[in-house]
Amino acid sequence: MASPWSMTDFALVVHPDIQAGSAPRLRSAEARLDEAMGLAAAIGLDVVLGEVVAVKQARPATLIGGGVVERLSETIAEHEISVAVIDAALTPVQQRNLEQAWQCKVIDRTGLILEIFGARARTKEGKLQVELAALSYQRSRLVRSWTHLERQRGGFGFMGGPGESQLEIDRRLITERITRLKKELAQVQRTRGLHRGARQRVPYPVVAFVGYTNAGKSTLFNRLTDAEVLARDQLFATLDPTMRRVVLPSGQIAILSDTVGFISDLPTDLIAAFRATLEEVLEADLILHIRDAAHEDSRAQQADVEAVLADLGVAAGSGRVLEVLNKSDLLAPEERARLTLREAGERPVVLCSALTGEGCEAVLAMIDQELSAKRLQVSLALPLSSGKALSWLYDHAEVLSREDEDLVSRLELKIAPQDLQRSLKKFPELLQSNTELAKSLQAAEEPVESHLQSG
Ligand SMILES: Nc1nc2c(ncn2[C@@H]2O[C@H](COP(=O)(O)OP(=O)(O)O)[C@@H](O)[C@H]2O)c(=O)[nH]1
Ligand SMILES: [Mg+2]
Repeated sequence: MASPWSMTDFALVVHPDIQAGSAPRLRSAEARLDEAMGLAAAIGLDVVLGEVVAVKQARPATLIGGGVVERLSETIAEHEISVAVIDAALTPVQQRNLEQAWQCKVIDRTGLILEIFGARARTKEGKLQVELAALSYQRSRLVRSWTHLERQRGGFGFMGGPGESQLEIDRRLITERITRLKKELAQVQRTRGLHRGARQRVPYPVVAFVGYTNAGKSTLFNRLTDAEVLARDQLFATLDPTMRRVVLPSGQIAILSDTVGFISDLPTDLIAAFRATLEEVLEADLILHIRDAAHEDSRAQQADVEAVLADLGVAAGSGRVLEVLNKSDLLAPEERARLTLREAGERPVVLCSALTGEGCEAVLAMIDQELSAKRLQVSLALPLSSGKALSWLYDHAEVLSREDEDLVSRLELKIAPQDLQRSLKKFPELLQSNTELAKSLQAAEEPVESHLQSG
């Protein structure tokens, strides 16, 4: 089925800059408009116009002023715009009135973000959380019932077009569905630990991209994996399009994963859904934090991302997070020098431009180096009878050499420490034939385990 939007949907993005009674804003209206335009593009809309609209006093009927509504009405007709994105929370009444005035679909900020999360959630929990948030949002709106539409359209189908408001939502059904979803979610959360590791079937380390919307994650992702798109083999053709294989300078292979972006001032109803979509990051071997170095809020964004990662259990200084300062092409020379100096003192960091390609080799080299540093080189003996353990090791480690004797195979491996631990737990026969190795690993592990228990 086609995606919910196509590039034939021309879109207008409006950021209402609401002045009355609002707290001082950290981010400029222009920066927020940019972000909203990036989000609209991310769901496949062809954004032809974006505008900041000053709103002195929010109007109950349309949020923005009547004069502006009229002026935009002409613009919308002139440019054949079929979707208008209002970067604010609209009441159902405001949404419907604007749709009537403009004769096009109107989507508000929450609807827009839900579309993105809906398209991007990968884990079971992520999907449930997004569905839950979508239903709660839906319950308050007189638009056509999502249940018939969301899967067909690949999104959640929040936008009843003009004239569709006669399709009433059966609130009772939605409420029941919400109750069921909550139960299912609790169940998934209880058994989550058991299902972790399912993705480990991908026999390569995974590098997850995180960062704010518009930082350049997708552009960098495309540039780094460019050559690979054409050469993509069957296995990867079936994977999520946001996961792609890359060959690092040393020849080792990794999977890059472009995750859902951070969004400024995320509506509170959506925080749980957003975090659940980030769950997969926890399973990544390495996290690449892509920053827009030229953004006026670059430091505030960095702090936000680090706080959320910390909440998820990934500390910025843990060695799992690497930083990429993107958009170097927009920096003046003295700015670059200052940035690299200041930021380099804190943690590994590379300056690059996904647009010009400058520094992108260095990004790959940094990933390469970090992944290699994490892996151990070990010799393992295993009984020839243990075919399962052998094939598991082939899937999870790089086999440097292998010698088969009468009863045992001797393997020289490069393997991530956590995979070595796992293999020894999973296959007791490995423990028995490698007692020395097991002992040294246990010794190394103990302080960590006792720390975990006491913490
Ligand atoms: N000048 C400049 N623009 C960039 C760079 N990387 C990305 N962009 C632009 O920034 C915008 C957002 O990029 P995108 O990759 O979609 O960001 P994402 O939301 O993090 O995936 C797009 O208009 C890109 O063309 C860069 O290195 N330099
Ligand atoms: Mg992106």
